[in-house]
Amino acid sequence: MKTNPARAALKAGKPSVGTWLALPDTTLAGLMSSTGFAWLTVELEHSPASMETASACFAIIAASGCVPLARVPWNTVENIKRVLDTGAFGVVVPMVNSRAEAEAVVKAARYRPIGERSVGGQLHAANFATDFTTYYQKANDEILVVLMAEHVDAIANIDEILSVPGIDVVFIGPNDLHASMGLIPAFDSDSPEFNAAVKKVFESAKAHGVVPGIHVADAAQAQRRLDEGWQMIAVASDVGYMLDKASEVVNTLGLGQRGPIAKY
Ligand code: 3PY
Ligand code: MG
Repeated sequence: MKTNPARAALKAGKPSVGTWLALPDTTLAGLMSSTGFAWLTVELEHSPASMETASACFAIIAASGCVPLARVPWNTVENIKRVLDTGAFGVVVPMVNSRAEAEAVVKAARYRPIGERSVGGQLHAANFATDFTTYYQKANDEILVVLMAEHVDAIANIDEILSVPGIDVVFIGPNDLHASMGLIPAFDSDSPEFNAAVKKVFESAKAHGVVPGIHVADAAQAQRRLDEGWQMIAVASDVGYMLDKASEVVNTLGLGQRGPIAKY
């Protein structure tokens, strides 16, 4: 059976840098798999991706030797079950704001005795190049479980959340976190409240043996977070790279701009 090198690196205290696939497209998934990022998160929360396309992307990413992750639209048993059973090597769950919500994630994402993940399907085992029984026996050691801390309620409850057994990573969503503070969404800012929250999550993660992660806008921010000790770093997204480059060309040639270009 294949292993999950991103989870192995993170559990060994090493960094692992990846990006987001916000555009649901199998050709793009194949191309991005060849860029050298350790993992790619297929976006199902804020994108029009269907389960069929996401599942095809997981297979392409896994076959390339990269690690397919999925961000589910919301913290539900159905969402977590379907992305794992169709071949993702890990799940990123948005807006986990309480201990009960963290327990629900682990229950859905881990097989017994840690959780109560439902048993079925073939694509998960196929992406790990193994049979169903072996996958069933080893999945709890390979599936990466990532909870997102991206709301002031999560920051308030962070110690209770991160003391739930079975969580691998706490991953900050800076845009939602800013928004929950009544601030303009951004990957980073000088806001004392935002920076205090980021520090609190980092310290809580370290205290509970959970890997600290965060989404950043570019390589410079990624390097700064790596230097601070953050391990799971997502740098921008496919759509961010495309729009950034297109707007740079348009601006350089003085072709005019239609408005602010989304960073993410
Ligand atoms: C956010 O910044 O809110 C995110 O969800 C990033 O992944
Ligand atoms: Mg978010």
